[in-house]
Amino acid sequence: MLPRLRFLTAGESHGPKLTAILEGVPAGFPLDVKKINVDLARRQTGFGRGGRMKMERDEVSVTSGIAAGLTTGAPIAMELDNLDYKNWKGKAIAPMTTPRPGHADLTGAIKYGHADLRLSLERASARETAMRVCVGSVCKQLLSPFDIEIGGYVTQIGSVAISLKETTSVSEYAKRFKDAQKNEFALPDLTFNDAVHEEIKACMKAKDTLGGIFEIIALGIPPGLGSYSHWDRRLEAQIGMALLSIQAMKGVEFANAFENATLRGTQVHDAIFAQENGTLYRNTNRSGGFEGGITTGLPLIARVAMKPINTTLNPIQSTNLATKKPSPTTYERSDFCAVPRAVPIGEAMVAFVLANALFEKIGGDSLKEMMPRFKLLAQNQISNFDLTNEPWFFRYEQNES
Ligand code: EPS
Repeated sequence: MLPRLRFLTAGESHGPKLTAILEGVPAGFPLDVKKINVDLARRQTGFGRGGRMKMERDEVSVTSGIAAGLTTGAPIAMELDNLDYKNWKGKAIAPMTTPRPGHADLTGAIKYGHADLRLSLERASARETAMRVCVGSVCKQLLSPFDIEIGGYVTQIGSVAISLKETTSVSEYAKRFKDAQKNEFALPDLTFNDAVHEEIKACMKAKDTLGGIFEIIALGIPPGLGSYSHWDRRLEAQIGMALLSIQAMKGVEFANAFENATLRGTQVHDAIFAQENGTLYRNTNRSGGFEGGITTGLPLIARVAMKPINTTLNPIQSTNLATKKPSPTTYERSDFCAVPRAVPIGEAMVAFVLANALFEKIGGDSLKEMMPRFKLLAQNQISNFDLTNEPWFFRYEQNES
């Protein structure tokens, strides 16, 4: 069975164009192309970027699936030009024979038998994430009529950790998203601006690269999306896969997952309270918005660890596969720290998975059809439950005694 939404990307880092098709989009949703370009620009700006980023000015061209600013229900096709292509087209290029540890150079050559390592690099490159941002930006706009908002910010660059207080407050998260968009490190708290700046500057001086951690948060998600019924219906697992599919991402945790592993159950689980009017609530969100692979209605909190980029000015020891001799890696150019630029990519992947989950849940082919169904979704209200509060006999067959 097909998922409700699906997308494909195509294109290489130094080819003429990048392409994406998003399919399964319902009709009648407002789609503003300018908003896609805003997210694309967020992926391109920031301190610690390399020469390539200064060259590209990503502007999407939407070539199908909208009419007069509304989705039509047809697949949405999008394209971006690689401005760097003209610098490569028809040029003789030096063979690439020394794989960079950490990149797909060696594993790609083993898998595909390429005669030049560059062929793996071209598709493995994070240049492709520009198309994911386009797709995710559309998905954010599909979630927006349901008041679901997705944002993110950096919580660690190298050894500089940004300490944030634990919260379940939607307005606190919304403030962090806004603040992060106002600085070039995507920080939710500017107190750490200088420390992060120094950390990246020192790394550039040392001719090295830096990784870090960022948080992706989704606000306003209704409870009840996803399922525990089967492994691949667990929404937490789908989000984890989507985030780990981004180039250079090596770890994902939901809220305090790794810290929770060091604590006792009574310290970890989010106690359930009821207001007088029957609304259920929690004071903590250490589960990151999921119980049993199903959304709780609390903010989704995913933390993603990004490894340092593997193209380093200071070489790393490797082996030249043509000469079979030891060889240091060679350097053309690269980013020094891409963690702030990874935030809109993480948002994009989460937006895609959530839009798919929501649309699977409510069904429908147009916003008009979907909105009333969305409003009928069960909420965290005691009055929603049909608990009979009567004993019953545990049995599988109706007639079993
Ligand atoms: C990348 C290497 C660099 C990055 C590129 C990803 O490109 P180049 O080899 O042309 O210098 O700048 O990222 C982008 C171009 C982008 O748009 O994100 C790699 O090897 O993954």
